[in-house]
Amino acid sequence: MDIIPKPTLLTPNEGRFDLTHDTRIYVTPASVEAMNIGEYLGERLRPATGFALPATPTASAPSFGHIYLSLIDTDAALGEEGYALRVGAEGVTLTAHRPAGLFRGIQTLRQMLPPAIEQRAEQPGPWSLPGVEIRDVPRFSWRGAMLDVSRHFFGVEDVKRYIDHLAYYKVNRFHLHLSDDQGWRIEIKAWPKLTEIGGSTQVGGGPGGFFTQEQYAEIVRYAQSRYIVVVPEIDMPGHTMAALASYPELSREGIMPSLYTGTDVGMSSLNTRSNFTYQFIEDVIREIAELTPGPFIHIGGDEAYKTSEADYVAFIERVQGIIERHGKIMVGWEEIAKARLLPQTVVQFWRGHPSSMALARRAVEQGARIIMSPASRAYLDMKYDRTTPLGHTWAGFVEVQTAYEWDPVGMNMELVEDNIIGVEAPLWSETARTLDDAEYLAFPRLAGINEIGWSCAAGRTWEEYRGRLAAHGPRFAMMGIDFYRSPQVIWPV
Ligand code: TNX
Repeated sequence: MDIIPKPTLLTPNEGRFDLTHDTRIYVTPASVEAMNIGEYLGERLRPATGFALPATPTASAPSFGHIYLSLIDTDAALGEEGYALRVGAEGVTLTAHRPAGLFRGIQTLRQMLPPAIEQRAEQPGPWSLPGVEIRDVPRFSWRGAMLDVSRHFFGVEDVKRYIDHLAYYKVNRFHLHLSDDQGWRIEIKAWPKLTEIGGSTQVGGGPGGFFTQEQYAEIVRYAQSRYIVVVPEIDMPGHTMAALASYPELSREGIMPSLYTGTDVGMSSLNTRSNFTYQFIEDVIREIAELTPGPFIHIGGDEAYKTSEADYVAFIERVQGIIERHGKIMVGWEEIAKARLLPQTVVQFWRGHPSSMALARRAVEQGARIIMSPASRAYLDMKYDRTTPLGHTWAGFVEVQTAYEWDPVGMNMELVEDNIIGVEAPLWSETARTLDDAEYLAFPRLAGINEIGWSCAAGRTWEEYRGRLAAHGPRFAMMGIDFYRSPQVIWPV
């Protein structure tokens, strides 16, 4: 069974279960939330099978021949996202302690069906599930993916499609990089020029775009329905040219900022010594916090080359206070560890330099936890090899094996498992103009990075993984994903 991420425990069973015209999806309890998950499973399976697969509330286990989703009488050891799955001739039983666990288990079920299940038009079948007993609990609580909608803008429909891809691999954090030098992408009512001016272009000079607050809320709800927490990022004090061009008063005196459509980094900074700047940040954080039910707000903090170290540290500490006052947890790129951090703060490791490792240690000493996104492994915008038409090379080529064969603990950093909250795969969009480009960079690497976040380190090997990954080639194809056919993997024809 070619499930990605690899389940914690999997024992093949005798027999198999066939979906038929008569199969129902029984759900207990009959809560709105549990029924929605049953309905979601039905939606995934109906187009290709042509079966009705009604989600049906029930008080007890159904008789022979159905799918049974149960949130009742399950063990707490499954936690927030774990699930247990049993498939046999008598039917399918998926149990979880919490709704998110049922949702994750459904992704496993989908991956056990033939790839054609992902077609949107009716297929001949048959729709057999192999007999199995699975018990599956994630290793890390943060399994993230980041999409940069600033360098090139991606609209709501594109973002939803990306979220659906993430859900399939059990991702639970969607980090949206909403502002950078080349574009401000989220409406802020108190500062309308941010999107009017700052949202009006992108890398290469295209039309840019932005999310209205309603659209952002729609993305958040969509992600929520997939048990994915949106982590919005407003990058500061650097990476702010679009904001500065919209409100030049945010800049330091004597600088007249203008819109930027190139791809250099590190040339902009908010005026970190002016109260006007903190009023601006206060308003932005307030509006975003109100729109964001998740606990995290990412403030970037990377590559602030135009800010002195002393100013930078004072700035990060002050912003951290603003975030805390709005009831949120601050997340920032590794540079923020230069500042005094609150213990709940989360630090995202990215460059992989010796100095990054020192910063990670400094963060941990302050009680903070680390998201591992080492660029040379986890950056989806690095080229696969020298022939890749898109992407960067500054962190090296990242072939599929390179993206898979590492562990978040033991990158030579003296960090232990508890210091690490999880992993994340960022996709910067300087070279990705369309979602198709983004998908080519993300697939198949994204699948492997999420296996690192979900599955036990023990027993994970590239040789075994690449066999499972090969079986996902036809799945990508059925989903219309134009993926990179790495020569390291023997793809079925
Ligand atoms: C560095 S990664 C950046 C981004 C770029 C990326 C390109 C990080 C925190 N900063 O601004 O888009 O490199 O790979």
